[in-house]
Amino acid sequence: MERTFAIIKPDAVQRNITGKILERIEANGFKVVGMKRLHLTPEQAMGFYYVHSARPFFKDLCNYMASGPAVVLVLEKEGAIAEWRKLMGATNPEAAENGTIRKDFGVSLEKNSVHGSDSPESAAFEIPYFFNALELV
Ligand code: IDP
Ligand code: MG
Repeated sequence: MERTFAIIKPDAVQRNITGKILERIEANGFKVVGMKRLHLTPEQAMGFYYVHSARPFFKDLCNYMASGPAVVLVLEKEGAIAEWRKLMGATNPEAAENGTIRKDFGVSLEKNSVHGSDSPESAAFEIPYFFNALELV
């Protein structure tokens, strides 16, 4: 069984659609093995998104991720990393396929409602950034 890391981003939590997104996750066969709600500081967001630190949108992205509470998750399923990317849809909600979470809930390229690890290496960094072993059940 593979694990991936997910975030229900501040734009979605603020619009009270955490439950709707969790429903999609569970309906698609993912097991939620870790979950908590937190409000990142800009510095914590910068540490999480350090791979993007040279991008022009980095500062805005980190401020947005720190703009309100988010829900962080660890999801388990066979092929969880690719499966969750597929269910999320493309980064830009306008380009995302019908039926994907970003298509249905995303509001802009930045405020696209959800995050997902893009590789096993990313998941191996992102999961322990937020969770310790005792919190994954
Ligand atoms: P991903 O979330 O689909 O993996 P990444 O390229 O890793 O996309 O970008 C991380 C996050 O940064 C995106 O989910 C989105 O919130 C934001 N982002 C990506 N590209 C842009 C951009 O060109 N302008 C503003 N925000 C962006
Ligand atoms: Mg990414």
